[in-house]
Amino acid sequence: MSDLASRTAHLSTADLATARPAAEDRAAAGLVLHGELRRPMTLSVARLREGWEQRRAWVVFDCATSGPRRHTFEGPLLRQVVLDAEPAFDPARRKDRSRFLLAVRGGDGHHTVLSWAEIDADFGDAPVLLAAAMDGRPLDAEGSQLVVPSDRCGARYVSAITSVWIGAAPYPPTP
Ligand SMILES: Nc1nc2c(c(=O)[nH]1)N[C@H]1C(S)=C(S)[C@@H](COP(=O)(O)O)O[C@H]1N2
Ligand SMILES: [Mo]
Repeated sequence: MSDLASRTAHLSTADLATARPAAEDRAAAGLVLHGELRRPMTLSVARLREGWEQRRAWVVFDCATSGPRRHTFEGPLLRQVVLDAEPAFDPARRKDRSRFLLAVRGGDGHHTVLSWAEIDADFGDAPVLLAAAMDGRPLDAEGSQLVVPSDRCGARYVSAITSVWIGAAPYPPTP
């Protein structure tokens, strides 16, 4: 049997269906926090609500298609959640931390990037949230939403988050 055949032979159609659930189901199951971390974790919206201090943000952002949007969000600081997963930088060294990037992906594939320094208290100190509620409504069914109060436009307010990745930027090539 070929390598691929031996790996897939035991999977029924039902197994394949549960292996690839709909985007909303993936987001409701929780976001995967992964990458260069000592403690990768999967976080439901309930865990985001119960595991960390909740912050509130009143935001206005501009959408290219629907104009100005106003929302209130509640949830933990992205920084605190990621620090608890123990990124593979030396926490005492600012220059080491400044090499890291985060990528946040939504259930529909929309994804965006932040630098660690944007949210680090010694650098940009932006109060970016992983929202557990929007406009007073819990997000347990839809999944968490990224909240970037310092952004003028809405593109990084990624909804139905399925994953947050963190890692060091690749070493810049010599030009
Ligand atoms: N997953 C996902 N999140 C997304 C988008 C998207 O296409 N997919 N669009 C973004 C854009 S462009 C905007 S303006 C806001 C709109 O948010 P609202 O309709 O809830 O006000 O969602 C953002 N979040
Ligand atoms: Mo938008």
